[in-house]
Amino acid sequence: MAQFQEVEKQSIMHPKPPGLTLHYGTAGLRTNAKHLDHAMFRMGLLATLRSKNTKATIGVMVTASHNPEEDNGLKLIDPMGEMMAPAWEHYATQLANADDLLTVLKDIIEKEAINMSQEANVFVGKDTRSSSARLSQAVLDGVSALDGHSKDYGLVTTPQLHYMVRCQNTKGKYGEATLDGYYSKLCQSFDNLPVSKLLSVDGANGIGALKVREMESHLKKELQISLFNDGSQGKLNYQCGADFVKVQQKPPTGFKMNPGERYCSFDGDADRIVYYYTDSEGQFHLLDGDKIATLMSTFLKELLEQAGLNLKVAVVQTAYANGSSTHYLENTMKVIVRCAKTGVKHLHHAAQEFDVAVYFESNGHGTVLFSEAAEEKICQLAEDPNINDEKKRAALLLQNTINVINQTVGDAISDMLFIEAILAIKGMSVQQWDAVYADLPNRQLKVKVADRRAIDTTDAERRAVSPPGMQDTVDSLVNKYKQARSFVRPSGTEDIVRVYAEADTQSADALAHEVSLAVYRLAG
Ligand code: NG1
Ligand code: ZN
Repeated sequence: MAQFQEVEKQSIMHPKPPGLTLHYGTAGLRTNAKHLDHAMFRMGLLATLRSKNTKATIGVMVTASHNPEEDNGLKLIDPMGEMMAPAWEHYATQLANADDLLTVLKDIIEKEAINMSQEANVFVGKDTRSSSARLSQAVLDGVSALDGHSKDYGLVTTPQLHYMVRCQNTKGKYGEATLDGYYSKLCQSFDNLPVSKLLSVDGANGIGALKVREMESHLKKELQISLFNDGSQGKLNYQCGADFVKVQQKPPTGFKMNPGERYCSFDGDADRIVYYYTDSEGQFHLLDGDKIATLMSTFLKELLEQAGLNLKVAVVQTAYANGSSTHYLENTMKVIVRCAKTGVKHLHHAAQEFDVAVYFESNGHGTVLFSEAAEEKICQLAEDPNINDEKKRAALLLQNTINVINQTVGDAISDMLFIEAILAIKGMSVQQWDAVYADLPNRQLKVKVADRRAIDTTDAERRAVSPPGMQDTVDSLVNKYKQARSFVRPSGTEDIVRVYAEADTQSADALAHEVSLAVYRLAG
């Protein structure tokens, strides 16, 4: 077939380095940009097959998110704007590593019974890394080698590309598949909500900074954003950005913090956000994904009650959620709490079961999902002329909230607008938000072992089933501390085992250390 000849011809221009093995993991493909050209070309092929298979537009985002500037990677986006179905991740790994590309390609076509004469459409976007232009061209080459149509959106945030894909496949029902459409959807609804002023944003020297600037011109209302780490000087993600702030538990470099003021940091592709401030004693306070989920779910639950709508609000977290947040949500807010495995695709999937579900990883990646039925009920109520003023106000706020939120994936820009609106509507300062509950002191450590897969887990990664004796040891160590919890799991993105511990005091550090030693002894 002519298509396969073309693939063969083009693939010579994108040779696979010998001996290199890549893995399509929790966050797609990711490694040093030097090694990725062949994988990008091949993922262009795979996206084209996926498009033929689903008869819909597929997205390919070239980014390595919060990784260093030297790295790059790719995330594949399925028709409704969600991450690619796990069943296809296996094909991605196989194709990226194939020595005989055509055989693997034909194998996938056969297994999935793909009609090769079906039209294919692929949307491509990229972040600001210096390698992204060349690598996204390799993706476009892969799409054209299989006769697919592509649209290159150029520089966009990851969530913007997710949005484009969903708009395209829902024929405009979700919005218009352009950057103007994205800003209009978010900003028009945001303009209908009250807003507090002056927020400082750390753009991680990446795409989020460019896009915040672009968004500002679409806002009628003035949200005074003071943007730092905007990419004009500093290096991407270097000592700045959401991951740096969360992991180091300290402010980014590149500016001076004024006590009491509100700050937030995006990550390198603007799908994560964390907030923070320093108090009058100079103490740093982090408001991470757990605090954000609490703020959003409380706000939505209150509005639904005011609107008289009987819709259940759930929060989906991972095992890394601070125990205080889970306790507060379950016992004080009385919302349903679910724990999913690490990785946004797991949280997104679990959230789809509820009327209204807020999902967040502690690191600041998350969003809110509304079921179709819930959206319909809210919109009907907002248009009902026979309801009292309190209900009307609540229904209208909910309706505007739905449009400010990017439901396809965690989106730093959209989350930021929603959080700013909540704080303004509730007349809440960042300190009051922080005081809703106090985080339990906690510590995360990494342990290097020969084979991290020696550790296997169950119960949403909260308990180890192997190696033998691992869980019993963790349990007996945890019992020595008050309000303590600890678990171990192999990372899906690094060759290490992660250890998490929390306790009533910073003795959580000692617990994490003891558990790390046990991991080393039993699995090392
Ligand atoms: P791993 O390496 O599997 O722990 C990390 C993050 C995840 C997720 C992915 C993808 C933690 C503890 N883990 O996964 O939450 O964001 O990277 O970026 O933060
Ligand atoms: Zn990211």
